[in-house]
Amino acid sequence: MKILLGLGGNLGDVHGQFDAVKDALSHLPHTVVLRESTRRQTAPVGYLDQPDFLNSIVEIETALSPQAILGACLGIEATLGRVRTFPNAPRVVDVDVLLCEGFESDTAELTVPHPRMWEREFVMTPLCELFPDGEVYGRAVKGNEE
Ligand code: PH2
Ligand code: MG
Ligand code: MG
Repeated sequence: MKILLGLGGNLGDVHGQFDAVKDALSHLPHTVVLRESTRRQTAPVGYLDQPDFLNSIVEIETALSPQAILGACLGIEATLGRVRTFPNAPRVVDVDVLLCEGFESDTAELTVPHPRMWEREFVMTPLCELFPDGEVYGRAVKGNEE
């Protein structure tokens, strides 16, 4: 299954942290990192009084379940020193499960597609870069029409 992950961060050596996320993902069993979008500097959304973010999207191919990938992402965040304080707070790195090929979920643990991705420029710009035909895993890239 292909999975799209959103990477974001605005504390510390964010490029280095993104590299470390990709390295850790590539060491998961039955998992390959396929590609990453351009990394872009973006203005903070939600809580404004913080530094600009670096954002990108990473596409992986994995035989692990989306739940297992979510658990791995939370573990990678913790290993890289993420401390959770308040919503939308500054962070060393955030790794969000955005979309999974042929899979949807709406549970307390995992909501896929990511519920806020379609309105976030820092997600949609790299998504359009990776999927220039306007379709991702059978859905339209633009808009939230379902
Ligand atoms: N992530 C958030 C909240 N706000 N703003 C930017 N620019 N980039 C992010 O990754 C981001 C954000 C919550 O995860
Ligand atoms: Mg997150
Ligand atoms: Mg997030």
